[in-house]
Amino acid sequence: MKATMHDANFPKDSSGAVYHIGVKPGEVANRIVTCGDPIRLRRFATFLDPSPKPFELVSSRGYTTITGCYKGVPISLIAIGMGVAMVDFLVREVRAVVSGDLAIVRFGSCGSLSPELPVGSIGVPRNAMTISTNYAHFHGDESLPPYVFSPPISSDPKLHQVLVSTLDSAVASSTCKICPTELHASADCFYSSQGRIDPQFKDDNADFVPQLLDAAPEVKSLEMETAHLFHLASVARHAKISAAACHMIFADRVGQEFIDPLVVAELEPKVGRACLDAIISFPLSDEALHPEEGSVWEI
Ligand code: R1P
Ligand code: URA
Repeated sequence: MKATMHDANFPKDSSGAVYHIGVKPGEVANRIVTCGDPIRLRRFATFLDPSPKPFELVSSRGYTTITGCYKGVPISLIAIGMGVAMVDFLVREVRAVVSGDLAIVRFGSCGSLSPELPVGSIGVPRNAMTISTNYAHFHGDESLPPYVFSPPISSDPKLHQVLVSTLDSAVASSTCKICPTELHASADCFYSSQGRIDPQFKDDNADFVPQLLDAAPEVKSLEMETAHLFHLASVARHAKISAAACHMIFADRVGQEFIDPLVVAELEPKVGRACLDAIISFPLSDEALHPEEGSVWEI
């Protein structure tokens, strides 16, 4: 941390930059494509218009923000790392520095619980639920369930539809199916609360997948951030946040296959470009950054 922060409740420095992402007003667009991995982000950042020159910031907390134009429309690409906390900082701190409505598309990776979602295909969930470690089970009362499943939380139906049709026309192939699904689940961990067995820990998850499918038979895939993104969009006050997500299937959690890195390298730019095309075609009523006003973000 370099600058002095003001306001312990919502820390910002004297330029208005937020504590963890490091951006200030004028440096983030109303349309955002987010992913975990900064290398993935850079694979599709190359599609941004060369002018105005994109703004770029890597924060000390591991966020990479690139803001520029795509086909003339202001857009931000933000890599966040992993987990609920990181997506929470993303949505809240971006909300604090951008006025007007926000549209956010998450482009992630996930594990599949269903043969309908083979490795190398793309899941596009309409709804997502959360899976949380129930600490009360481990540190109080073992009769309580070790993991808590939330009800489903909806994506923005219009943004979901735009994303499905863009992926269908730009990415679908004989080896890459685009699979809209009813329900996805986001867990607070990669291992225990996604049902991975780790003999080094008492995770009480031997029957995790059957229990999850019993509680939520429609769930087809598992990752770590999407449901919290949908949650924050659904509880946003004042201006609207529209959120949708697509996930590359990296892991077959039934057959144990894991994706080949060459397939990832081929898929990422295609899916990333489709996310950019989808988000610029989504109607937003109120946008703060206008490229014709000069490159607010140019440094
Ligand atoms: C785990 O390997 C990470 O991959 C998935 C999970 O949600 C978690 O963040 O998403 P990303 O590929 O976007 O990072
Ligand atoms: N990301 C996850 O969170 N889980 C998987 O199985 C694969 C990617």
